[in-house]
Amino acid sequence: VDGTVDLRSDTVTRPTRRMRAAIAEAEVGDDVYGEDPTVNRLEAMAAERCGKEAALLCPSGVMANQLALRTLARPGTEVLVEADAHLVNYEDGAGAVLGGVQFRTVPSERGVLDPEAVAAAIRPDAYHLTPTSLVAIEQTHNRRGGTVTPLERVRAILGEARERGVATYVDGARIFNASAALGIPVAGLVEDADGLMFSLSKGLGCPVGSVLVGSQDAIERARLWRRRYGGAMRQAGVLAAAGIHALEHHVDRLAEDHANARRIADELDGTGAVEAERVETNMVYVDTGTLDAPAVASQLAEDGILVGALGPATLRLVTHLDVDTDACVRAARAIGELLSAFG
Ligand code: TLP
Repeated sequence: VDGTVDLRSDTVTRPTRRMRAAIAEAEVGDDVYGEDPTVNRLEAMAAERCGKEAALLCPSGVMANQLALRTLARPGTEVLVEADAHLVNYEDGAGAVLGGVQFRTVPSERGVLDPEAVAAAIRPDAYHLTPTSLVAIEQTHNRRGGTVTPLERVRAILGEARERGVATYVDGARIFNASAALGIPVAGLVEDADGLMFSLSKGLGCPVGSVLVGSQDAIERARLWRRRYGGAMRQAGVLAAAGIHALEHHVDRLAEDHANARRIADELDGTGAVEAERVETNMVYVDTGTLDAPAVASQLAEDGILVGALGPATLRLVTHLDVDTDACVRAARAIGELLSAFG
């Protein structure tokens, strides 16, 4: 907006003029009565795109994930997730507090689970054992660099769960990025999943919202829990209109964000701070070596370049529709200069 390059997350985007126009013109009604035509249209579109029966607009990704835990897992059981999953790292213990589940974490290479490790970690419904009721994967994997789990691997992981009668879920906050990177429609990526969520408010550029998608029965139960959690909204068609606009106009352009992330990685190639092959979608993780990452981030902020400091030596840069290639190159060069001057 003011020359600032904000690469902290793809959640920081502001609605475009055309999206604002779609919001302004949205037909609305009271969604708690099921009478918001725009919400109904978005939910039908989302279900169809994901190849599932039904969908539910939620105020946030965390709520959609929590509704999935409530409806696909059972209190008093285990949910198996990758060790760096958003569900276990970034949801303030909500799975335990609200869902009544405990997590069993499985470490992985690059956020991509090994099916054999998943099979070994699933616990049967046996006396005294806390059984596994849900296996969840994160697509793309945020904390491991926006990495993608290839389709064959998705099938193998979720297959291990299904064989054992365990439900399956995809935290697909950025599944459209995975779909763009793999060239596979979202429906194909989630065929073996009982449910998924995707975010409207990340790469798709909406101000608010995530959509939970699954069977009619699971979505009906999630609708009840959404109200219990305080997430039933009234004239939410203003939000849904943005979502419809995004599904129609902001999906194909995700490839540009991926190209910009790659461009940042290329600019930083000589520094050794970026594992270029790890840059698969719209995220770049930068290793600041001996430099204090939060200090580097503060220094960059003085030049109007905002990045996330995710650890003592880790920066995260996320590309999105509010940053163009020039802005990305400018940010990458500034980081490169800091690293070579002080590293
Ligand atoms: N991720 C946010 C932060 O919470 C880290 C970000 O900036 O990346 N699943 C995944 C994989 C996510 O990355 C996020 C948000 C969520 C769920 C939660 O979505 P919201 O923020 O809409 O509740």
